[in-house]
Amino acid sequence: MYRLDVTETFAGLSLPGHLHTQESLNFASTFQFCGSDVLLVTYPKSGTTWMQEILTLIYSDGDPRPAKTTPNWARTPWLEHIHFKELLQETEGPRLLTTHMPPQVLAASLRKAKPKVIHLVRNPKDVAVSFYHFCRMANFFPDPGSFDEFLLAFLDGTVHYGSWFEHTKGWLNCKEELDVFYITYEELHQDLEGSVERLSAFLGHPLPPGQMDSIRQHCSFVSMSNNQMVNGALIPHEIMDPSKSQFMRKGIVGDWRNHFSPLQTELFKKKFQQEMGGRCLGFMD
Ligand code: PPS
Repeated sequence: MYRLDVTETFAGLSLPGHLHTQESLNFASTFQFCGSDVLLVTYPKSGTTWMQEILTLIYSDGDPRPAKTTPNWARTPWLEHIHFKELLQETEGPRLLTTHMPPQVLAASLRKAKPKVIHLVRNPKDVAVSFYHFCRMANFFPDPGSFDEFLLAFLDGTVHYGSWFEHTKGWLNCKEELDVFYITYEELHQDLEGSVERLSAFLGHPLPPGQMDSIRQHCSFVSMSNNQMVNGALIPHEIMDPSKSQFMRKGIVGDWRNHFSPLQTELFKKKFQQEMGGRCLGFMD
C-alpha cells in the first residue's frame, strides 16, 4: 500500500511511486500559480527542510508554534506529491509551496503568474553524500549499492530525480524571466541571520524586531533534530529506517571530504567543469 517498489517516470525523470503518481505529476505540471505564491525549488538533499522551517518562521513572525505542531509537508507542501491537492485546500494565504521538479515541468504557469521563487542550491558533492545515506534509509528508493556505485549514477543523472547538473542549470537559466531569489545551503550555514534578512526583504515580509533570535534558535540543526514535525519521527520505520541513517543526519558543510577518494574528487571536478562551465564555482572546492 506504500508503493515502495513503484517507480514513476515523468518528464524523463524516475521518481518514487510512494510519493508520486502520474495524476499528481500531471496536476503539478498544470498547476495555476498566483502572484502571491512562494515556491521553494531544490534538488533533493539541498536543505529543503531547513528552508521550509525558515519560511514558516518568517511568515509566523518568529512564532515557533506552527513549526512545532504541523509537519513540514503540510505547511510547505510539495506540488508534485500525492496529497498536494488536499493539503493545498488547508493552506492559508501566501501559499508556501515546495518542488523538486525541473523548471520545464512548471515554467509555463510560472512565467504567467510570476510567483516568488526561492532557488536553494547545495554543493553537489555534499548532496551526493546526503542522498546516498538517504537512499540507504528510505525504502522508497532503490538500494543505492556502494557509495562508488551511487556516485557514478549521480554523475550520470540516472538516480531518482535525475541530474543535479540539469536541474541546477535549468533553474539558473530561469533567473531573468522569473522572480528568483538564489541562495546556497553554505550561505545559510555561514550567515543565517544575514540570509534571513535578505530573504525576508525579497519576500516583502520584514521580521518584527527581536524575532531573529527565535529563528536562529528554532532553525538550528539541534532544534530541528528534536522537532518531530521535521525529523522523520512521524514516518513509519518500514518507510524510513532510522537504524540505517537519520533524516537529520549531520547537517554540515564538507562531509564529502569524509566520503570521496582522490579519484572520485577528480572525476567529480571534471564532470562539474564540463557541465557548469563558469557557474557555481564556489562548489569546486
Ligand atoms: S529532502 O529529503 O530532499 O527534503 O532533504 P533536504 O531537507 O533537502 O536535505 C536534508 C539535508 O539537510 C540537512 N539539514 C540541515 N543542515 C543544517 N542545519 C539545519 N537546520 C538542517 N536541517 C536539515 C540534513 O541534515 C540533510 O543533510 P545531511 O548532510 O544528510 O545531514
